[in-house]
Amino acid sequence: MHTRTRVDTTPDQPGFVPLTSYREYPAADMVHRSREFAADMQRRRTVREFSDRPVPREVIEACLEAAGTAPSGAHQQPWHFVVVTDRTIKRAIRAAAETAEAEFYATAPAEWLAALAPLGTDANKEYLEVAPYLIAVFAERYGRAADGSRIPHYYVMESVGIATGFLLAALHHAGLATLTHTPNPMGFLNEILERPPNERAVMLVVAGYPAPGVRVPDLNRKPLSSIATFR
Ligand code: IYR
Repeated sequence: MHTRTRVDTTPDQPGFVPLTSYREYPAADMVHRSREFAADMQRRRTVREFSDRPVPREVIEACLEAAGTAPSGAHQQPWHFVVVTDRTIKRAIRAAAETAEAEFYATAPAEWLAALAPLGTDANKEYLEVAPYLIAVFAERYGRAADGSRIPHYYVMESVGIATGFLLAALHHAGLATLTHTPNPMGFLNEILERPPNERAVMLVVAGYPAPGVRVPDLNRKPLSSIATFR
């Protein structure tokens, strides 16, 4: 059944405005656009070696603006992104991440290490100093009112996850390679990046050009038939 709601002539609910940004496309265009987008996303690959070639800051700014359009619980936008280009800060992040990772690789369950083996990861995180941008993603677990009291935030991890997904898609769309790095534990990011205790570091997104000649694991993605069910 197709339903079409009559354009409403009742008085506007306060705080609501007409949806003017929405664009409808003819069905054939939708098919084309969705296929093109999927094909472009299929070209996205995580890389673990980056070039140090500079990337215009404006690209990163635009990608962060795209990330900031993510839907969020109660529209609280509970995210903060710290963009690191400073060499000294990168070096400090690398040192702390490698310390954490050395411990991880020395003590992680064999099963976990076996699952990672095809990716060729290890405790050496040279890319944290080489790539032009490290973007630390922080989740605002709660907010602060003007009087200092806590404002509860809702669906924080879901919201930040969506925003980070938008960021990765935007960076890829712009022509940059990315790597999602989750040092474990990553509390050191609060200290190095001087973020307040209501924020939890959830991820480091490394962005830049891939190193020339970089190789990536020969992975397959699950086909549609195994990731989706239509009923
Ligand atoms: N955080 C470690 C280990 C690691 C874990 C998973 I799960 C990965 O998909 C990749 C790496 C590291 O960054 O090396």
